[in-house]
Amino acid sequence: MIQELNGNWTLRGDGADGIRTSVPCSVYDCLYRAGKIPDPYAGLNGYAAGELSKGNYVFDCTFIPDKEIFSCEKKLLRFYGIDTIADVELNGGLIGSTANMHRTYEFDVTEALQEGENLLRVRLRSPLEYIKKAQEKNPVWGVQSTTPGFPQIRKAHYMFGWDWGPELPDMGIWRDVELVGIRGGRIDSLYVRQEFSSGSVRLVFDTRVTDRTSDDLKLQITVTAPFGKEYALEEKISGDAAAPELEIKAPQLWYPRGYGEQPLYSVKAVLKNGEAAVDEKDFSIGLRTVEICRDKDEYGENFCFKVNGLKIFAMGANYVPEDNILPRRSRERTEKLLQSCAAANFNMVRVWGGGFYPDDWFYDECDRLGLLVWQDFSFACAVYNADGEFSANVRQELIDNVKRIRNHPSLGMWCGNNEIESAIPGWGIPVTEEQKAGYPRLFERLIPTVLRHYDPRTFYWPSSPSSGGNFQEPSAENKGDSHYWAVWHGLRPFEDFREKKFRFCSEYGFESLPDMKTVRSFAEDKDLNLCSPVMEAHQYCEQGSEKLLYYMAQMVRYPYSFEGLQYATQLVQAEYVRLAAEHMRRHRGQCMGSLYWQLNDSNPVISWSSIDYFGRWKALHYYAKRFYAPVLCSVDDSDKENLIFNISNERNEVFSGSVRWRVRKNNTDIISCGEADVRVPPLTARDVFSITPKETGLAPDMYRSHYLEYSLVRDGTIVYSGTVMLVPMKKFEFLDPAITVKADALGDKIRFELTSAAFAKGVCLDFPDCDCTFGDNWFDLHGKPYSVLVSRKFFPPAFTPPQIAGKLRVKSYYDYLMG
Ligand code: BMA
Repeated sequence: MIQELNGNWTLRGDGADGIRTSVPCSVYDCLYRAGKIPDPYAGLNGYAAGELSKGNYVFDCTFIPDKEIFSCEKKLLRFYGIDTIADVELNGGLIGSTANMHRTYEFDVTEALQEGENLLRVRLRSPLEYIKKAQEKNPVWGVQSTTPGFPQIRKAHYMFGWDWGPELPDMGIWRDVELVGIRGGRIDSLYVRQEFSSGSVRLVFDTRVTDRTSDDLKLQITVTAPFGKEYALEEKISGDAAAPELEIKAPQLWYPRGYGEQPLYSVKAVLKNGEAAVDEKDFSIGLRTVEICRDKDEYGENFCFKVNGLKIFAMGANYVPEDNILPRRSRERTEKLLQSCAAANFNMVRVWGGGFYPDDWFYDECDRLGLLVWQDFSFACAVYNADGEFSANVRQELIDNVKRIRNHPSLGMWCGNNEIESAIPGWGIPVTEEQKAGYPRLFERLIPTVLRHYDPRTFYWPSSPSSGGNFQEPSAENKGDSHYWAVWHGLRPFEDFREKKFRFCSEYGFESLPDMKTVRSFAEDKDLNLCSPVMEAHQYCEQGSEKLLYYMAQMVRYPYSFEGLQYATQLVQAEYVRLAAEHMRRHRGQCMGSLYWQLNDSNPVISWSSIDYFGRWKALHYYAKRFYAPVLCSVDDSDKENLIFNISNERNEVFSGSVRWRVRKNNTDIISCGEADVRVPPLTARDVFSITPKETGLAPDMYRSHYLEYSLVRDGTIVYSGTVMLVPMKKFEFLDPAITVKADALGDKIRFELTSAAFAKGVCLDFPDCDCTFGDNWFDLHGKPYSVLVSRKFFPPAFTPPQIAGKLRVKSYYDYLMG
């Protein structure tokens, strides 16, 4: 029996006198909503807001327990998330303390609970003071751009600032609070093991029961298949565990998106005490096997996800927490974000270790969409004092989260941490012998031990990047996963990426400014300059603005307006990540994964994301939809005199069609063209043909005024198209494309038809007064008409298509950068 205690809370403390709130709640959120502090994300406000965490705060809740719960044998208070250092009191008596935001805490209140009104109090202590004291005793290293000593506390690291987020170590009750009544016993955990044999799967329901007082307990399990068929079992529980089994014949398998469907089987487990149901669990599973193939091969060692026996090329990005102020996160926002991943042809997301373990709704949506999850444990870019107390605290955190997440079909792997295995030996950081010895204790012994017990079936990888652990060449290119930062942090030229033959690149990326509407949420007119204090307060990467300018100058002309700069950074970001992703997809087999850094933002900011804080797609996200297309046609143009066409077929069927290419002048006139039939086996990348000056008629003195346009055609329909420029954009002689737009209604969509008078690069569509996601955006125009669809729901119903077209802003490289 459960009574939710999320309502009826009050905050007291420095500057907060009785602000009414409900869970999830936090100090910053309460103060902001009560009008006591300005928006911490706007202007320069972030700096002062961080100071609030030097104070202590109290959250109070009064409640009356349900009669039925009050009459139970045992009563617990359950907190799914307290952030972080707190004492919890009931009716004036201490019932427990907390020191880990990632844990679920349960406090026995059988004695302390009263009939009638109860006062529950959570006394939160300053995380900054806590860190300061711990740091004085035994300092630890943590990456720059954060509060020194952040690894001392089990609180999501990014809350102390990161190179894409502010230092706002908020405090609060960030997940549900419940009063639980127990009668007879309860289900502590249920792990569904799947054992495949030909044509069927045996499900083993490893169940543990706790707080047992009854000797008449039974477990009823019902599994409902996607097509409605029910499987049921009932088993008497004699000790504190049971492992009843069910067999499912002809199972419908769950696949990551792009490789098959995502059928989900629902599981309902009911614990009965005699005839009374005393506890239950409801969730969904998917039937699949996931392995990581690490076989040796001619290049070194594979690193490849294998689902139901299919080797898949992982395509996706790195996910960071969606907000710095936790009560602002929501199921709707997460679902929208993950749907944007699906729309851009992702099949994987990596939950990066510097945040927190996402909410259940995150994994539920990944299950539905077929997004595999690479799940880091919450450790990143830090060194820990892994003493007994710390390890015991972490151990419980691991158990709580592994138990919570392990049944999701989307869970693809567990990973120990972000970049610590490579940092300790490779970054020249201060680390004591004891701290160094703590690393394998934590990531190579404690975590595997917990997993052996709680989730032996999911693959564990000790760190990212890694080659398998034990500080053995964590950054090797020919085995394991890799992070590539020579472009961006290392100031190497973009093309360097093509020298690399990673087995799996789990991080690489480039920054850009967010959408102009997002910039406007924190900056005023006077701030619209990349190097103004307000813009720099939204650029957390050291020398980030310098790097943006440095790289921009290599690719595009100098933007004279702020909007031009904002446009240019997005175009450069998208073009670089495309270059890298296409290169890796061409090497499918040797390389088996591309996860760019980073998917999203925790605040409105200049960062590596492809979707900004408000969910607005940057150029990169529209590009990702193309470079992660199931069948990608790309051109290796490293040698301008031998342009090699490659098709990467990520479908589980043969691709047959043709590639049409045209060399055009800047005014779009065609000077040469060709078409070749292509046939590419399933799950394969292949160079299909190449063209030389003999076919193209191109000479180097034409590169500044001519370019290549190509399309992939199947059954007479263009399924992919691309452009190859033979000089950096800044050198190209663009003509005024004078783009014209027509609009008409097409079912529940508006169709825009765009035509240009000359080659238009990076055509960007925008509605200044409304937010909308286009079917396609940031594309190139080659004179012929091009159609883009937008859902009608974004516009006021009274607007006619021509009125909507009148509001559309269309800009391209020429408009912003040829002035
Ligand atoms: C990687 C990540 C993050 C960081 C990003 C950009 O190393 O793991 O720590 O935000 O680079 O610098």
